[in-house]
Amino acid sequence: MKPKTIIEPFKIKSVEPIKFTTREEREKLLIEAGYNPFLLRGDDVLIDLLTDSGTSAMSSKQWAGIMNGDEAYAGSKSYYRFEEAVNKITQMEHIIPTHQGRAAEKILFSIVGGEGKYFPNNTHFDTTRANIEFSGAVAEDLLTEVGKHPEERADFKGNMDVEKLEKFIKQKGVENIPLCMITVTNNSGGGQPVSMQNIREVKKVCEKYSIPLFLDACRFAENAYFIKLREKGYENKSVLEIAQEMFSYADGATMSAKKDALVNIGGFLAMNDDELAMQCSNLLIVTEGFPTYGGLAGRDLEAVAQGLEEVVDEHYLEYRIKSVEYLGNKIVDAGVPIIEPPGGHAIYIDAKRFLPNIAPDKYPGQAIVCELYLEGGVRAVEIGSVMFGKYDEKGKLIPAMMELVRLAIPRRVYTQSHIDYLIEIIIEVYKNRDKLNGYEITYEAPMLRHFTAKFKPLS
Ligand code: P61
Repeated sequence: MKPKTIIEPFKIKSVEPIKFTTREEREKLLIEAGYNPFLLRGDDVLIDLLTDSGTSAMSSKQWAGIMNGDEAYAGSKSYYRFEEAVNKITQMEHIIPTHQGRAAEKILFSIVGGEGKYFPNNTHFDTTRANIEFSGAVAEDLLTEVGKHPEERADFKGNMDVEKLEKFIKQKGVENIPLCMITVTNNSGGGQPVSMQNIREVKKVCEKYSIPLFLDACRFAENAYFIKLREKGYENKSVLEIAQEMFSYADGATMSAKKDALVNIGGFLAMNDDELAMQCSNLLIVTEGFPTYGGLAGRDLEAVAQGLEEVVDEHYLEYRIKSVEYLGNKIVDAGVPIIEPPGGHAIYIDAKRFLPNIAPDKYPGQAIVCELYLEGGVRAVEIGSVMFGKYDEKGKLIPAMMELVRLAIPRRVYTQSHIDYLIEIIIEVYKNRDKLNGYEITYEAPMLRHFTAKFKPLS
C-alpha cells in the first residue's frame, strides 16, 4: 500500500526558534512599519510567508559545500561545479553567475533593451518589468485568457496566448522584439505552470520570426513536476528529463537561484549565443564581478550546484507541491477565495472576492495582509494594485489586473503543524472580513513602491 500521509522528506538537524508576540504588540509594530509588512523586522514575524525567495533551508550537503567553496578569484573549482550543474539542466553553452535574478535581468536588458523595444512574456515578474522599463523598453504580458480568472480551474493557467503573441510580433515589428520570455511557473499569475505544449508552440512562433526564446526559470523544477502530474505523455519521465526538454526549446534563461536552487543567494544567466554571451560577460565584469564568480562567493556557487541536484528529487517535489495544495484546499473548503488550483510555491488569496466592498483604490489586498499579521503574526505580501497599480495623467489609479495576497511557502522550512496554524489564522480573518477597512498610501517611491510604501487605514 502507498501511505496517504506525505511526510517531510528530511530530518531536522538544526532549529531556529521563532518569537511569539501578542496582538497588542503587533498592533504597535504594524503602526511603526507604516502598515507595510515589508518594513517589519523579520524577528517580529511568527510565520514568514513574504517570499519563497532566498528563504529555503539548505541541506547538510549544501552546508558541506559552503565549507568546500573554492574562493579563487578566477577559475575557482566551485565555478566549474556550478557550471556543470546548471549545464546538466539547461544544456546551454554559456553559464554566467550573478548574485541574484534581477542582476541577470539587469545585464540582459541593458544589452538587448532600450527605447522602441518590446518584450512579450506570459506575465513579467515585477523586477523583470522594472528592468525592461528602466532600459526604456516596453514589457507586454500575454497570458492565456483562463489564467486571468482566479476561480476557474485549469491545468496550465500560466500558458502564454500564442495567437496574441503572433499578433503582437506583427504589430510591433520583428526588428523591435529582441527576445520573448516565458516565466515558469508564472509567479505574478498565481504560481501557475506552463505546459510543455505551450512552450513548444511559443517556440514555433519565435522560430518563425527568428526571435530568441528565454525562460525566466526561477521555479523550473516545480513547473516540470506539474508537467509530470498533468500533461499526457510525461507521467513516466523524470523531472530532470522534463526540465531538460523545457530548456531545449529555449535560447537562453535568467534564473534567481534563490527559488528552485534552494539557496539563500545566487542566480545566473544562461544562453547559446556567443556574441550576446560575450557582451553579457563584459557588462558582468563592470557590475557584478569576474565571470567565474559573478557577485557570489565560491561557497555560494557550491550551494547552488548542490541545490540544483536536490530540487529535481521527486520525493522533495511531491512533498512541496502537496503541502501547498493541502493549505489551498483547506482554506477553499472554508470558503476562502483563492486562485485555483493552488500554485506551486504559494497560495494566492483573491482579495477582490474576499473583500468585495473594498475598491481596488482602497487596496483590499493590503487590508488582508495587515489583518493576517495582527491576527496571527503571519506575514504575507500584497500582489495587486499596491504592487502593480499605475496612475493616469490625472493621477487616478489604474488598478492591477488582479487583487491578490500571496502566501509564499519557503522551501523545507515549515512543518505540517505550522501550516495547520496558518489555516486557522486565515479562516479566522475570513470570518471577520466584514470588519476590515481599506487603506490609503501616504508615501511611495517612484519604482517598486510596494517595498517602502507607507499606509494609513481608512475608517
Ligand atoms: C518573490 F516582493 N521573486 O517571488 P531576485 N523572476 C521571478 C521572480 O519570482 C523573481 C525574480 C525574477 C521574488 C522576490 C521578490 O517585489 C519583489 O533573485 C519569476 O529576487 O532578484 C523574484 O529574482 C527576481 C519579491 C522580488 C518581491 C521582488 O518573492
